[in-house]
Amino acid sequence: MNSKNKTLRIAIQKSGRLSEQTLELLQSIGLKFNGYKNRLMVQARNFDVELLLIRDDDIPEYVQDGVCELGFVGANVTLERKADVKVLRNLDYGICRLSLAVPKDSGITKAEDLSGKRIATSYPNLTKQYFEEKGLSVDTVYINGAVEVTPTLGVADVISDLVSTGGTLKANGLEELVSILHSECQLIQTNRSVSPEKQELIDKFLTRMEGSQQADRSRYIMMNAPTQAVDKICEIIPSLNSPTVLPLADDNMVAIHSVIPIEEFWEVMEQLKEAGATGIVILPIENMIV
Ligand code: PRT
Ligand code: ZN
Repeated sequence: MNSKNKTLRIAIQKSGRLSEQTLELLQSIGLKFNGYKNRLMVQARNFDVELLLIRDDDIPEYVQDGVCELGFVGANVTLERKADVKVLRNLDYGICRLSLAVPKDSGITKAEDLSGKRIATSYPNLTKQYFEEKGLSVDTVYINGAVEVTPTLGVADVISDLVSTGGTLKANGLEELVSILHSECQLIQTNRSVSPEKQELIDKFLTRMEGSQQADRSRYIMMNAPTQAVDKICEIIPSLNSPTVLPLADDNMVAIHSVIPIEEFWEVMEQLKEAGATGIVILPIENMIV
């Protein structure tokens, strides 16, 4: 267990695909660190948080065992390790899928065709589980890295590996057969008990994260509109609160400001133009406390 009573300990990947975005996320919620490069542990300057920088494979266990209260790691790793942890947030980066891939022109068209085949993978548990659920028996060959070359080397017939763009499969003469797991980076929490002080820090941390995530999903919108179109425009804007309407030098016009969800941006924009809005400006939002 993490013996330091007050400091919240968070495990993140030291160096890899998740490191940069995780650090950016921590910085976006106001945490400041001095020189985290080449260090295993680093204390935040302005929050009672200590980062543990380790290999992603070790993160689920460290969190499970309570060495760290929180961790940022791909769902693929947590599920493969069968770690006993709570998933607090899906973070929408590090997105990939665990897929079965077969040599091009192999004639294999479905997972059922793989019965009795040798499958090279760094994810034997998730792969076996997939086939067990289908009532099929396969042989898994554990390979740590460069799984894509194993069919060419004759080490395996097919592979089960992470895919994001699909470029690596293609470059190795393989094609994706079926995706068996969607994965993204997640914030996980230990199921071990945490002190009230630490729970308070976790709650504070989550509130900040919520604000940052909500800001990422929202845009600040400003426009001018004829005064008589205000009611119609307020109906169109899917805002959290009622929009702000400000008078302009021209009595027949007003400025309208609001916050809208990013996914409704284009639809809303077209409707606003139809309703008479002009000079529509959209701005990113740094943070939001709702
Ligand atoms: O040193 P450490 O153990 O910490 O890092 P690592 O080398 O084990 O992991 P790393 O940094 O490569 O990946 C960390 C996490 O990023 C993974 O556990 C996933 O959650 C996530 N992620 C997202 C990916 C990918 N996308 C990804 N494309 N992890 C690996 N890949 C590899 C994949 O294994 C394959 O070799 O990229 C290749 C395929 O990419 P495409 O774009 O060609 O399809
Ligand atoms: Zn790893």
